[in-house]
Formats: sequence, structure tokens, C-alpha cells
Amino acid sequence: MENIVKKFDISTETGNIRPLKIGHINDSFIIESKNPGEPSYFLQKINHHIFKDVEGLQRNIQLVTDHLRKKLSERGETDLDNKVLRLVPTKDGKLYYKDEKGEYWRIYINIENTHSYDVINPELAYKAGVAFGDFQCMLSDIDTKQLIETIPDFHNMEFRLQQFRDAVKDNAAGRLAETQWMADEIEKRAEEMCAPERLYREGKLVKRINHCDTKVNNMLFDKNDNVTAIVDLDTVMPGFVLSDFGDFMRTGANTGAEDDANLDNIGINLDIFEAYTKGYLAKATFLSPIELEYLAFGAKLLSYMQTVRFYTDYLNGDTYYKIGFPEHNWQRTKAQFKLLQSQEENFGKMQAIVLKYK
Ligand code: GN1
Ligand code: MG
Repeated sequence: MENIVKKFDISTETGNIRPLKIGHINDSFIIESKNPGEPSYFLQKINHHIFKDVEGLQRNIQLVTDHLRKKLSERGETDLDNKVLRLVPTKDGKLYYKDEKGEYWRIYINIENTHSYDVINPELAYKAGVAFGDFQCMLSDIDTKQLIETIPDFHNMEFRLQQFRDAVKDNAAGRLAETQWMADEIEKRAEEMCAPERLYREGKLVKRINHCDTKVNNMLFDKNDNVTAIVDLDTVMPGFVLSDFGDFMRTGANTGAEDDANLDNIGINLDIFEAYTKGYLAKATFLSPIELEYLAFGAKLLSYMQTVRFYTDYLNGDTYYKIGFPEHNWQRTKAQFKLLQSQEENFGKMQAIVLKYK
């Protein structure tokens, strides 16, 4: 791995390379510096089976991070490398390195002295809402045509259902019979969940620049528990704002874990839902009436979408997500579905919260 690091334009002496257990898609490492006080770096092997256009992916990230830095510096903020990810180019000026085995690598300056949470409280949720609202706001003046969809149709529910139906038809891993009830539950809700795509076609709902992976742990907090940076920018692309709102709620406003083995742990946490909504709507002042109307729906949609995606991968024999044990995708599927049911039961309350802060 040292040979890979050497390809990048790093001026300091690098030391130990330590793997990080984060994310379901890419492989991540910290490159420590040999000399105390010098910066460390964040190395990633990009999963190019999933991000097929690595050149376009890296261009997206460069464009977005440059834009964010410009916005922050106009506000008089300093220390920008701790607030926005900065890609380190290779020695020949490229944004990634492709090795002899055909693997793709990139390096960011590591944002140090921060932490992330998998479980939060309302106070942190409020700050997270402000931060994601501000993030969307800062990116709202980029022409969406400048960005590619790094994974085409990533949050397109119709497309995800198509993949699910193909997986049911193929039944590649022979796992359908025992889990048929889940396939039925998914079909029951399919039409409702495709409403945003229909509204988009009718010209009623717009696409804006979204993060598209607003999991609670994609946000870094400093020692005073203020948000320093939003990370994991691979999926920043045009999408519906309800997606970003919903994905945060899916991960942050859940009393259990994304893959909780004990379904009794799982349910919506309305205090966190409220705190995040309050923070988000304080910043996201650009939303249209229909976007506001569908915000709470976004939470249901993202739990549903994730149910469908985990279940599809389970039916296909675990070809997409990294798994920790053989039935992991099935456990994730059931956990996400349980969350969806809880959100369905509480939908009236969720809608009322959005109305309160709009
Ligand atoms: C993946 O690997 P990670 O944590 O960044 C996935 C998201 C899912 C998430 C579920 C590119 O994100 O879309 O919501 O797992 N990213 C991709 O935890 O598929
Ligand atoms: Mg990600």
C-alpha cells in the first residue's frame, strides 16, 4: 500500500497505514504521519464495480468541495481543510490513481480531532439539521447539469423496484420461498412509494443537488459537539430533497440500529425527528409547498427504499453490500421494514411536526 501512497502528492513523511471499519461500499484507511503535528490522510479504495465512472465521480467531488470552500470563505470562515474534504492529487495531477490490478484509489486530507455518532440526542439532531440544510443551501446555485449521477437512478424508487422484481424472478440464492411475505409487503406499498417520480415527470417536483447518503454517521462533530464537516460525498448528485431529509431520519431518528437483531428496539424517535426538522427547516428556506408536503413522506420512502435494497441484495446472494455474517442482509431488511411500520403508525405526528416548523 505504501507504493500507492507514493503516487500522491503528499509532502510529509507518512507512517503507519491503518484500516477503518466504516461504510458498506468502499475500503478506507488512515495514513498516519511519521512526525507528530503533521497532517494525516484518509485513503480509500473506490468500489468501481459500484461507482463505474470514477473519473466523473472524482470530478463531482472536486466541483462540490471547491464550491463549498468558496461559500465558506466568502462568509469569512478559515481553517477550511477541517471543514470541507480536500482531495490530494497524484503527482501527475490526477484526482485518483489506478493501480496495476485495476483498482482505483484516492486520498483526502484527514479531518482530525472529530468524531461521528451512530446514535444521537435531540440537541445533536438539531445541529445536524442545520448543517444538512446549510449544505443543500450552499450547493443550491450549482447547475445540476454540471454533476453526473455517480450511480445512475440511485434514489429512483421505480428503478429500485425494477431491480427487486428482477431479483424475485431470478431467485438466484433460492431465498424467496421463506421470505415471500417481505416481497408481498413491498409490493403492497410500491405505488404509493413511487409518487415522487410521478410528480417529477409531471413537472411538480424538482431535483436539487443532494448528498444522497445523509446517514447520521456521515457528519463529523468537533470536541464541542458542533458539526465541522459533512463527509462521504460519493453520491452528491441531483435528487429530491425529501430523500436527504428521509435518509437522516432513517438512521438518526431510529431507536434501534439499522441492522438491529432485536426488532423490539426499533421505532421512530419523534424527539429526534422534531429536533432535526426544526434545524433543517431553519436553513432550508428554499423549499416549495410540494417539497414541504412530501418531507415527512421522505422518511417513510427512505426506510422503504432501504428495505427494498437490502432485500434485493439478499435475494441476489449478497452481491452489493458488505456483510458481517451470512444472514446480515435479511436482518437489515427486517429491521428497516420494522422502522417503516413505525413511521407509518406515526405519520400523522410526523406531518404535524413539519407543519409546525415550515
Ligand atoms: C451505503 O457504505 P455507505 O455507508 O456509505 C449505500 C447507501 C445506503 C447505506 C445503508 C453507494 O452507504 O445508499 O443507504 O449503505 N451507499 C451506496 O447503510 O450504495
Ligand atoms: Mg456512502
